[in-house]
Amino acid sequence: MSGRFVPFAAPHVPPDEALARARAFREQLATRRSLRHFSDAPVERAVIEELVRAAASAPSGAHKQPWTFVAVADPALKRRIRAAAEHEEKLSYGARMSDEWRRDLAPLGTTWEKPFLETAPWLVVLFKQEHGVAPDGTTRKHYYVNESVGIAAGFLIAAVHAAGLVTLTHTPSPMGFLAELLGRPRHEKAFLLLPIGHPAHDAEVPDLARKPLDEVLIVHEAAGS
Ligand code: IYR
Repeated sequence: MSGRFVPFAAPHVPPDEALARARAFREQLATRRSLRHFSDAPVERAVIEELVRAAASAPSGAHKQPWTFVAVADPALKRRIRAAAEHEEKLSYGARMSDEWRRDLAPLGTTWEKPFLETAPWLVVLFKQEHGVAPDGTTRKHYYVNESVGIAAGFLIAAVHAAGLVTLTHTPSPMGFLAELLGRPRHEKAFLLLPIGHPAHDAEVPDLARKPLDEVLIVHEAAGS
């Protein structure tokens, strides 16, 4: 049985504008940075809702949309999340990480301390649904869950940037405490935690370079073209 089809509403971009549009978008994305220093300036709930709508427009395996976004602005809950994250991170930085891992993180200046989990006005926790649940309670298969949720996370990060806000792709490890604190069911696993807000007025970011195109792109064009 085939699904219902509707005409594709093609975007109104003349083909000869593709390069200019691609460059403009790339230049806008190039100014995005992961931030660890947030201001406590508020962000309206309506903004967060638009950002999550953008993220949830991502493609997914068999269109199962295997994600749940939990947006937290409640200071008491943010405090509990920070305490649990710092508990895990203290163990990680203290003993769980390898020497190589610690050396790799040194240029980023990260530590077990995560004040941004309380300072940022919103924490959005992205959960992956390992399977679906039908109305009668039986399970439904989900496909390519990590790929799907990873793409949704990318959309979310790009949407945050387009809104003039900042975020951090944060992975307190292990993340099991998030499902517990946020009351998520067993088939949902925390995938990423993204604080969202405005940067602190004195925010700094590490001086990092992105790999040049010739290090990340290999092209096979038709011979002779
Ligand atoms: N989850 C820890 C450690 C960490 C790991 C990687 I890989 C990073 O790119 C950054 C941090 C933390 O959030 O500090």
